[in-house]
Amino acid sequence: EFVINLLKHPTFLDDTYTTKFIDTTPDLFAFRKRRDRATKLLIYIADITVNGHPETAGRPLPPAEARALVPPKPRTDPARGTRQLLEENGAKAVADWMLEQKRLLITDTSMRDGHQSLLATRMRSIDMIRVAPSYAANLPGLFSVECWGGATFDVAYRFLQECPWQRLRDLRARMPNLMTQMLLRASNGVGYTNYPDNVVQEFVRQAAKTGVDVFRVFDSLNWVENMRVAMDAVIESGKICEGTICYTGDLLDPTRAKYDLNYYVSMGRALRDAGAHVLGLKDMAGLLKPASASILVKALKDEIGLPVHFHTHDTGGISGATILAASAAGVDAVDCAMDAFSGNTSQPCLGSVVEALRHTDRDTGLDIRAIREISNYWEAVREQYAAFESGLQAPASEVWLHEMPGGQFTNLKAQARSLGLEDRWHEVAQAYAEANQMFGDIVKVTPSSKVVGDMALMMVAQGLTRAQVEDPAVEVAFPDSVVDMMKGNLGQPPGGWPEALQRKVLKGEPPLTTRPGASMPPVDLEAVRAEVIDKLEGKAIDDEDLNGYLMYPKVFLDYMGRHRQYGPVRTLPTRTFFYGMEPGEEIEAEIDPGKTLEIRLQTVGDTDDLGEVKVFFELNGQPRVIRVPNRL
Ligand code: BTN
Ligand code: 3PY
Ligand code: ZN
Repeated sequence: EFVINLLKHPTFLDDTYTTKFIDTTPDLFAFRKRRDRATKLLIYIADITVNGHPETAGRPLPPAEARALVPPKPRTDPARGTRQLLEENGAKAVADWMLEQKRLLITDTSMRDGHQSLLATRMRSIDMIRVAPSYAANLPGLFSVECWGGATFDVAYRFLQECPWQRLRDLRARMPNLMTQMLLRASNGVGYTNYPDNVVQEFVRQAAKTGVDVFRVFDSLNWVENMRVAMDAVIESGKICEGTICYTGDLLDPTRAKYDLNYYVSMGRALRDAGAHVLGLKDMAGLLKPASASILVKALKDEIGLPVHFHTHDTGGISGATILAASAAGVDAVDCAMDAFSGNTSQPCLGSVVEALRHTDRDTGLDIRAIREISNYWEAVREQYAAFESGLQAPASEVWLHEMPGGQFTNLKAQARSLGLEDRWHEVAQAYAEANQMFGDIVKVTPSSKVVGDMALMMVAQGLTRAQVEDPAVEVAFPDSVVDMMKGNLGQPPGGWPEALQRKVLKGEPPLTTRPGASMPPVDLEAVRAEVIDKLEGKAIDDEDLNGYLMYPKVFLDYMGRHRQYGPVRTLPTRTFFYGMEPGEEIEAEIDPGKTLEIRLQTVGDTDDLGEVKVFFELNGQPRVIRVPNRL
């Protein structure tokens, strides 16, 4: 085993090996801890089988009879798609091409916003990667596949124990003709707070390199000033910069004049002038109504000159009508989720939009049979994630009261549940609306939406009214996120923060009014890399890992620690990952291309005097016994 450790050691492979190497590299001698990947996986399976997975305990189970997760057969070799256009002619050419299309272009969001909004972002890479070749071969006419960014980045590391970069690389390779798309929170990267400029730049550079083609860049307060660093980095990378307006309020309501037509058109112009190739219109809560969509889309099309890409959510149940209104008003592209991942807090139903426009001048040209087949696959996938379903049964017009983003709705509900406030949900919704007004009626989207949510939960939990929160005489311990936002650390909303509330929250401390990134010193990337290598006891890390650490230091290190212990759990079937195995069950795990483990669980023994359980496996036909503690 010593020899094997040595031969595989990165320093040895690098050819920088000297005799000193053996003296200075203690990990060569950590024999007992060095297990092969198959053993690590068996330990994981044994542990989950005996103790359960912390995330699925007490939650609804998938159906006992698992449906086969067979993706539709790729019908032909992938035809040329938007990806070739981008690679051969560049981002501007893609934008020009969009303007020339009569058909309505469609982005499929199932692999990002679809499961972020319906299943708390818990979809695992293996379920996406399996169907990716079917997308490439059977739906080459899609505009793009949104499959990265937003909350998927940290959830992958934090809860799914997998590397988000590897997901991107694998999807990229399997959809060579389709543009991949990500959601980027501008200076907040894929995190919840502003990062130094060079961290944002480095992240964009790496995402472009690993495989993102379209970057939808938005700011959680619609502050264009705070979007430039990210937008410039995207433009620099040669990829498509979709500079994005977040929609809030009600265009037709004269009492909410802050977000009127002029506001959106001005922002659209500013994004165009900042270099956007495409103008994104992001209705993260699903507030845009059909009549307003007709007016807004027409104005943006007439005044800006860029292709417009519209994104909405079906929380209120009428987003299909809004899509059709936007289509009639000339919108160039829209986001939909594949049928089985659509509706409610997710995007409108892709197949239904395709059907609705068939034989009209905006016919999408997409193959409805291919859509149905892929949706049938997604339906079977969704069953595996029963533990993460929200239980939302019906559309809710209440969305126009609280204005919560679709991606936050189920999350906040879960937070409310954990605080014992679930049966007071409608009070939370009301408090959310009041917190929004208190902050000056702001755009609510990650991370500003989280701040409003934190405030709302606190108001309900402590029985505080808006008047009390605003009253200088009433002592209030504001949530940290509120203090941070009032300090100016997320940036500035249109018209600035309400001064009286800001004074109360900051207790006299002066707020920042400039761009947070402008006063953050650049991070010394190589110094950070050295620090991470040190924390990982000498393990080399690549640029993707470094970018993971820069976004989420603790989450990344925890992931690496578990990876060392449990190995490539991303290769396990989803049911196994969340529930372990049944006696007699057999699974496969492809741990390298072409290298597949056959794992059979024979029996689970009793708990011994030491509180340990023996789990009997066959690994590629050979008996293996794993002992794990019984922690139940
Ligand atoms: C997570 O931390 O949420 C998922 C990673 C897996 C944690 C492992 S699963 C086996 C063992 N049992 C636990 O409760 N935690 C670890
Ligand atoms: C995210 O930032 O994750 C979102 O989905 C915002 O809508
Ligand atoms: Zn969304």
